[in-house]
Amino acid sequence: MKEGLARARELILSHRRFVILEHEKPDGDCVGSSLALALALEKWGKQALIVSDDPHPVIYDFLPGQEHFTRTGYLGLADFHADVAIFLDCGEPERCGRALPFAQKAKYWVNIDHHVSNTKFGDAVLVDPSAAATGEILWYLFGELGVNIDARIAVCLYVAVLTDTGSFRYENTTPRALRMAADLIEKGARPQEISELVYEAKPLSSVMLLGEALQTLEIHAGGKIACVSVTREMMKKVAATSEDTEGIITYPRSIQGVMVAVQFREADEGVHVSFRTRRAVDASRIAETFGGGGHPRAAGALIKGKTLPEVKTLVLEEVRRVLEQNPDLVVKA
Ligand SMILES: [Mn+2]
Repeated sequence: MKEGLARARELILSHRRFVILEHEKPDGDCVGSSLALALALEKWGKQALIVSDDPHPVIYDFLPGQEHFTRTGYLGLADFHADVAIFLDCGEPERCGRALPFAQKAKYWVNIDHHVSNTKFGDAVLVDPSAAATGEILWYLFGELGVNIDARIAVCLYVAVLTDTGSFRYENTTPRALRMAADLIEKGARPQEISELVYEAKPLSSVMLLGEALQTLEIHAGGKIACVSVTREMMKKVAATSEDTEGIITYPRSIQGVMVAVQFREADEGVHVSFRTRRAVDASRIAETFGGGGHPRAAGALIKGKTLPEVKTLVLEEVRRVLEQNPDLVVKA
């Protein structure tokens, strides 16, 4: 981190035009981090543009700094220029999907992330898997670089840490994450207002979709595995967007005794599989078996060329195998 920090500082101070990259289907950490970074760069008189192929989820529309955000479709690659590309929350460059060509036009790459599976790519590497969120690394970076965190930046960073810790419930809720939250509240973030905007303003279609998905709930391996499926037909029935699938997996995971929750989602590009695990089960390892990745307790993969039932059989087989091989699981909860 120290080396990456020095290099990042040098690259940021000596250049003017920045492009910020997020992963596909950006989440609260991605959106909050990229907006906070764009606002910080703006304070330095730098030009900052966040480029993503996907839109930001509408629930984050209240965050400041959106004027720095553009989708790839609205931007010509030919006359696009940037000196430095900053990747946020991306374990590898390809995670930014179709925004990658815009990064490739920049001379230098800065990699800021907290995924264990990060490949440490780029010219400046600020990767810390012990950070609760990518936003936490930015908070640290801003402190080191002497950025004055104003209320606008504070709100963005607060959303990053709030969402990636599942409202300060997951095991990444460290003293540092809570100190960061406290600092951001002192700087103007309002917790009650923010959680209402993020968690209590759901589109009706998302609750309807949850109802559909829960009908598919299955329990396997003597109660250790719970899975749900979201089909294209369900999505159509309730006029759901892919954003509406967020959070469904927390329901199978919340069942007593469940060690691994799995969600299957049919999409044009293949079947998206999400994993949420407890204690000794490494979700990112399971996801890696299927060409995906993520965190120890939350990970995912995209499986192409197979139907949802085929993927389900394959994945449940692997999860069962992992559970059987894991002696730690006999330890009582
Ligand atoms: Mn994250």
